[in-house]
Amino acid sequence: MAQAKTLGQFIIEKQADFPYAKGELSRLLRDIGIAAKIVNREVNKAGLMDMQGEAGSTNIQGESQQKLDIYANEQFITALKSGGECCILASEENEEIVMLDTDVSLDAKYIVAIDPLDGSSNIDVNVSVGTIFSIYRRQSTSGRATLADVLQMGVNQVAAGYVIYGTSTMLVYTTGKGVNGFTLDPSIGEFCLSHPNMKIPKTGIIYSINEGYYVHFPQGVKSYIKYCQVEDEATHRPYSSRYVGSMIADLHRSMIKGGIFIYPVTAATPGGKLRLVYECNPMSFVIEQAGGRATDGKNRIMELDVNSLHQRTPIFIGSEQMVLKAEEFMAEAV
Ligand code: AHM
Ligand code: MG
Repeated sequence: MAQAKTLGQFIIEKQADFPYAKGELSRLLRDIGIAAKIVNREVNKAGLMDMQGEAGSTNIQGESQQKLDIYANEQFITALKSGGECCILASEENEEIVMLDTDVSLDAKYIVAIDPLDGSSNIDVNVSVGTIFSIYRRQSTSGRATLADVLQMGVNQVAAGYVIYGTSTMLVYTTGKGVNGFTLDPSIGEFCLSHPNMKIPKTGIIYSINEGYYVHFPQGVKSYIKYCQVEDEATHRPYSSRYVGSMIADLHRSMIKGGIFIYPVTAATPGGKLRLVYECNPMSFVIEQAGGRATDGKNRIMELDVNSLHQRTPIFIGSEQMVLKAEEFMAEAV
């Protein structure tokens, strides 16, 4: 059997899609792939290396940082710094933007927003975690890039993707021309094209939401959950419920099998829990590019105004028809 195309080969081939590109975005994607392999190595042996558990610090959201959160963040900072294509990194783990101001990167065109290890509370129990990334072109044309260059609407993303450290490790990304998935072949240490041109099914039979918070959900969400649970042969209901508690795992399943993932506003998180810049916008770009839909229950996620780095939003994302149905319930409940 012929060896599948590697991520590096694929990126070089796809550079032809951007005739004016000088290869910087390609190099940036390659650097992210390299950092992901290093993080994968550590995630895989976390139990052996005293890398599980809390680090004893908290991030800007007041959440306790895991040792691997910090390690993964450092790996991405190092890879992007030495690559020289990225001028600013915005990370879930850093309160402020990180200026990657080596001499080369003073002129670097790209901004990267990242959640280095999403779902990290799952590490200690050996459940899938992931990395989410989003790439923007810098808007300012002189001086050093600033926070304003980071606070761009999701529609401005030039690339986005995720890495899932699961039963196998996969990197899935888009540059706005469809979605491609690569599986890490540990025997050669390369991500190889395994899921070309990924499409999310238009509908599905799985809903994914933390139902433990049911009493704190808005009425529209409660009604949608009840709809999912009602028996109806034509629409294959009742649907199954699946919630890993790791957004990437829940969304990757939706990509493959179809489904909806919802993290709504709750009494405890009145603005939603998940962060717009480095969680919701990149996942929305990938899901939309695969033919799915992502809204806050009403408005398209990628068109939301971005006012601050760690801004949160409710999110309804996944198979188009399921998200549209949930939106109907949200509209009725107003
Ligand atoms: P994290 O970035 O601190 O890991 O939090 C994000 C995670 C998502 O992956 C997941 O969907 C969600 O938090 C789960 O939250 P909850 O435990 O409230 O259901
Ligand atoms: Mg996260």
